[in-house]
Amino acid sequence: MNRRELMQLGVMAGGALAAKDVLARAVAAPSVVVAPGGQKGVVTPNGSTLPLKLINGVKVGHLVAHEFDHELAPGLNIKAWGYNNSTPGPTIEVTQGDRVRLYVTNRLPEATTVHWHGVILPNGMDGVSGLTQKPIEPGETFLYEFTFKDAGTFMYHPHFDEMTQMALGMNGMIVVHPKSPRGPRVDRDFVLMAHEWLIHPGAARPDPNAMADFNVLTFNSKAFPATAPLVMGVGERVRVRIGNLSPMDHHPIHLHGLSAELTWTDGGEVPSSARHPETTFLVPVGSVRVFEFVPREAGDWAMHCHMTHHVMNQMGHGFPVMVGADARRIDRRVQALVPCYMTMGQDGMGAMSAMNMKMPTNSIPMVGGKGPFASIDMGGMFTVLKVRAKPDQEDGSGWYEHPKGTVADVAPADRLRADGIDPDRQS
Ligand SMILES: [Cu+2]
Repeated sequence: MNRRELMQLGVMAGGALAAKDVLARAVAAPSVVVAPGGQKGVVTPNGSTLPLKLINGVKVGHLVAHEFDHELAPGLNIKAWGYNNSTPGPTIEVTQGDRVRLYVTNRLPEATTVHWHGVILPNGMDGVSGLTQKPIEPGETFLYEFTFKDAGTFMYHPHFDEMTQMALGMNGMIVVHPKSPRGPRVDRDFVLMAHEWLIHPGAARPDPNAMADFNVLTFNSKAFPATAPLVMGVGERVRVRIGNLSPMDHHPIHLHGLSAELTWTDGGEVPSSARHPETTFLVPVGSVRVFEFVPREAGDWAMHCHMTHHVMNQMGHGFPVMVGADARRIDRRVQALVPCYMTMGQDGMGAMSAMNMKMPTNSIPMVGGKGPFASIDMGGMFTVLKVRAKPDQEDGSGWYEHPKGTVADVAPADRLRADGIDPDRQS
């Protein structure tokens, strides 16, 4: 057994993020109308919107590509590459028909470009290094100028050394509000970028060579419990726009307590005749999926990738199968070397987040955020939709208060008897 395996066995899974007992707060400021037809501004949880200056009818913005320190979750800090100090970069929000001048300054150690993914624009503005433009060398500032002819949800990312630059966090979302919106107006509009990283325990630099062994999964470059919850009201119409610039994986994003409809992709609006109800939306790599719903039931509802390894944080990967194993002999032998050693996982991996175990520096446990009933056994690409009767009075930091008698709990003996259920007998 090498040192890495030892660490995986004994230390890896436990340790709910200690100082991290508070879920990240919702950043949602009350959004204001920004586009025709009463369309409200989008909210990028854990992120921001790019400031644009209006100069002679053109919206002018500036993206700076550079390296900076980024916290994926408390205890896990990386050297990220991104835009304007953030990964994903700030959301670019405009209205259909807007002309933009977007300056891109390169402060990376290598060349870059920006590709406006899904936007139909003059070919020379498409940002493909070598094919449609020269690479932006370190220190240079390029100008992209074009008109957003189509409404929709798009993305931006480099098209130079994509493997490295995207793996290190260079991505962002673009929202183009329609000039003449169809369909019901939405009350809340959220933007999320799905991403995945390989960060070796203790390392600060994401590994761009990963092909399959990603170990940190994020929404807007935050792993649960650092993902800010999405606060919304019962009966409100809510839109969620999810982009996926993960290097390799598609993400089936599942909604609890809701039925939703796909309304847009990065290719355009889905005709109403083609819409149908879903609870899980597959967001393939290099795609955007936009869905809308009206929550009926108040509560704290999970929204997460349904791939089980995508709701698991860094230290849960590369772990040997221990379920059902008798580890007493291993423990006695290893304890001669490591006195506090204890093998884990023989009874499954649940509740590991509740144990406070020592972790290697700059790493996060497999799962875990504090919940109102117990530690939440999920991590990674997981967030909470806080559906409230009075959403504007909530900052998202509190838990739903369940009406009496509406929480699953231990079955009372008299009820078991009355219903003829004997727990000791298989029926
Ligand atoms: Cu996933």
